[in-house]
Amino acid sequence: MTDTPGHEPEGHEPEQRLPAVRPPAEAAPVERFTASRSVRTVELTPERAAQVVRQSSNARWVGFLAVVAVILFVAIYWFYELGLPFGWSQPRIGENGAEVAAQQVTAVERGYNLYEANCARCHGVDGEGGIGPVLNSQEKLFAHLNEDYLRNVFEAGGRYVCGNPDSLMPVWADTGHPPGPLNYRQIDELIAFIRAPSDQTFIVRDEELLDPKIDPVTGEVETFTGWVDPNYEPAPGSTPFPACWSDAFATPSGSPGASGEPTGSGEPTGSGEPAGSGAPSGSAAPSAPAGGDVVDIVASGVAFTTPNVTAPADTNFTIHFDNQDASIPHNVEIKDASGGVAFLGEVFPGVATRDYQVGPLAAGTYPFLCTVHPNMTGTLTAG
Ligand code: HEC
Ligand SMILES: [Cu+2]
Repeated sequence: MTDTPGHEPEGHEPEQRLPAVRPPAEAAPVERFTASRSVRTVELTPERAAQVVRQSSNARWVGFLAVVAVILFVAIYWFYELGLPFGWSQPRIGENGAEVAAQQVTAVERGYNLYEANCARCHGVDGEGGIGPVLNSQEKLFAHLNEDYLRNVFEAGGRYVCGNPDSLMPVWADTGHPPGPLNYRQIDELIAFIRAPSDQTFIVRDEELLDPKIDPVTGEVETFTGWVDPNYEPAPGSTPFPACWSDAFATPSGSPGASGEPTGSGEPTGSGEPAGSGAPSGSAAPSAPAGGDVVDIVASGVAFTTPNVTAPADTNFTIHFDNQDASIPHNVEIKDASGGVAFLGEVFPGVATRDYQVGPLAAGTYPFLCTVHPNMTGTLTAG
């Protein structure tokens, strides 16, 4: 529509189409200024002029003060959060701030839930190991499982650990290739949980509501403690934990029964510690002339499916060990009555079999287990 006076369509009239024919009656000149002349002329009395000057100077002051207030607020808040310079006050946010400690607790508690949901099925509810290696050992936590290492493992998956491209451990970080299910915040929380100190107690919380979980039996709030013992120190002169966890099992260093080399090729003594293993295992040949009876032990699903086996007493025998778990390393370690190691078999990944030559055992029952997965157990009866 047009704003020319007199051109308003009267509702019912059909709208005019261009070119519109201007009715001659409306050609009269239009007075554009309708206010009276006196209003249109700008004339300031001296008083009014002075007032305008005063007012604009007031307005400048108001603006200036507002800016000063904002600057002061920013500066004061800055020091309130970060602390005064030169250590004049404790920062509210900072290395030793209470706020940070509270956030750390929250991260650990969320990390616990993430761990139980995603990791416990392979690494055990308390990190004691299972399909995946043990995580809660102080030896490992001391330096091996540091923050950078953990970050890399979650980013690259299990292949980062020992270079095994078929590792069962998937990529966890959503920045990995291929992307995993956890975002950077969840990765941080997992690391906070794995590195949490064992002298601190945390509360198990509901994943969504963050309410403390109540144990239905005792009626008490469920809690957990971290894994890292802050007072742990490796034994003086001990070798650091190997970069690849499975190397920790690679050399059964000088244990009494460590004659489990199936080949008997003489290599067991080649490791430069002849004194360690004593006479019986000095060479594989004499200790296993014929292998004797064969005892079958099978590992499947990270468990011994033959938990009760019998062997002849007081004579050499052979353990035919069948590891049916693809790319999961197992072995057989036989304990003696005093808890010492009576025999330690070589660790190897499945699917594969090994024949372990075991020296004579006195009649009795011997617990056996997998060194990698101490929760895999069985009993060997010699008699
Ligand atoms: C499907 C089983 C599986 C799941 C689930 C799993 N892992 Fe693993 N993890 C493994 C295996 C197997 C390895 C050993 C890597 C290799 O050498 O193949 C491993 C290795 C690791 C290592 C390195 C251990 C070392 O000694 O260097 C860390 C740390 C780890 N996992 C943490 C986690 C966390 C945290 C989660 C949960 C987010 C998780 N894993 C979930 C199987 C699993
Ligand atoms: Cu095992």
